[in-house]
Amino acid sequence: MANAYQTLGEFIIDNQEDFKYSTGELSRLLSSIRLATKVVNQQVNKNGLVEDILGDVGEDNVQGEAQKKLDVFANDTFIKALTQREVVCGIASEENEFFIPVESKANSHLSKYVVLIDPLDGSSNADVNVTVGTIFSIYRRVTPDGTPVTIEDFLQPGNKQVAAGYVVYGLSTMLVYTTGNGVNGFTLDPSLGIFYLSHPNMTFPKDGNIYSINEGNYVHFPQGVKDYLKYCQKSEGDRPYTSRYIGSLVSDFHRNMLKGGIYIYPSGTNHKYGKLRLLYECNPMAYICEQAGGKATDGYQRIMDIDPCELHQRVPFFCGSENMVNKVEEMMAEYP
Ligand code: AHM
Ligand code: MG
Repeated sequence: MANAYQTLGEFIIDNQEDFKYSTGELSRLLSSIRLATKVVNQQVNKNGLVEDILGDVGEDNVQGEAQKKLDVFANDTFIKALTQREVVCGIASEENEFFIPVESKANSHLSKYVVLIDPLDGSSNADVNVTVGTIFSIYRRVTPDGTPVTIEDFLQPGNKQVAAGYVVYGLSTMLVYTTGNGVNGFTLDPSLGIFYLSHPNMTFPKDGNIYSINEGNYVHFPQGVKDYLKYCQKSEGDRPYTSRYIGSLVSDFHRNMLKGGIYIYPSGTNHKYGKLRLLYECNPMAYICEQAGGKATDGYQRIMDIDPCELHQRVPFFCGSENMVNKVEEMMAEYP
C-alpha cells in the first residue's frame, strides 16, 4: 500500500511480499541501488565543479590522479555497490563489453539475481548541464544457484524481468521503479538524503500529444515513421502535436508518462537496428511503460517478447501512450 511521505526504504520492505520468491534478497538489492543512486546524484549535482569529473578518461588532473568522466564514475559506483554487498551474482553494464560475475566471499549466500544497467543514460547531456538518468533491469538467474553466472543468465527476454527502474537526475532527483505490481516514483530530499514516495501508482495516459524523436535523422527513417510524423504535424482535431526531444531517454520517457506522449528511436539507414540497447534501455523502460498502462514495441512486435542474442544488441524502440503507439504501428504495418 502506498502512503504519502513513505520513504523508499519503508516502501521496499512493506511491499516485499509482492515478490514471487520473497526472501529479502530483492529488497537488499533494491536498497543497494538506492544507495548507489544517492552517491551518483551527489556527483551529478556537482557536475562542472569537481575536477575529477571534468575532462576525458585517460587524462590526469593536477594532483596526478586519473580523471573520471561522470559515466565512468556512475558505472564504478553501481558496480561497487552491487558487488561489495553481494546482492547480485552478476552484472552487465552498457559501459562494459562483458558481463561481470560476482563471486561470494567467505560462505555468505550469493544472490539469485543479475542486474543489467545503463549507469548514466544520455551522458552527452552532462557536459551541458541537462538531465541524465540511470536505467536498471533485474532478473533471476536461469543457471543453477551457486555456480558462476553465464551469458544465458543475461540473455533473457524482457518478460522475465523481476524489477526495473530508472533514476532521473533532473530539477529534483527521482527514482521510479516497478516489481510487476504498478509503478511508483520517489523524489529525493537532498537535505536528508531520503527518497519519499511522491508519485504513487504512476500511469501513462492512453493518449497524448507529445512526440519525441530525433527529427534530424528524418531522411534515414522508415516510411512508416515518416508517415506518422506527417500525421503528428497535420492540423486536424487535437493536432498538430507538440515535439519535445531532450536526447535523454529517461527524461523524455518520464515527461511522456506524466503528460501523455510517444518516444521513438527507429531503425534507419544510418542506424540499422536503431540506437538503443535492448537489455539496458528498451526492456526496462518497456516493463515500466507496460506496468503504467503504456505500450512498447519495435514498431511491429512487443519489446519484452524479443529473445536477445547478444548483450549489447540494439533494437528500434517505440514506447509511450497506448493509442499513439498503436497509431504508428498501423503506419509501420503498411511497409512490412
Ligand atoms: P547513451 O546510452 O550512449 O547515452 O545513448 C542513449 C541516448 C538516449 O538516452 C537518447 O534518447 C538517445 O541516446 C539520443 O540519441 P540521439 O542523439 O541519436 O538522438
Ligand atoms: Mg544509454
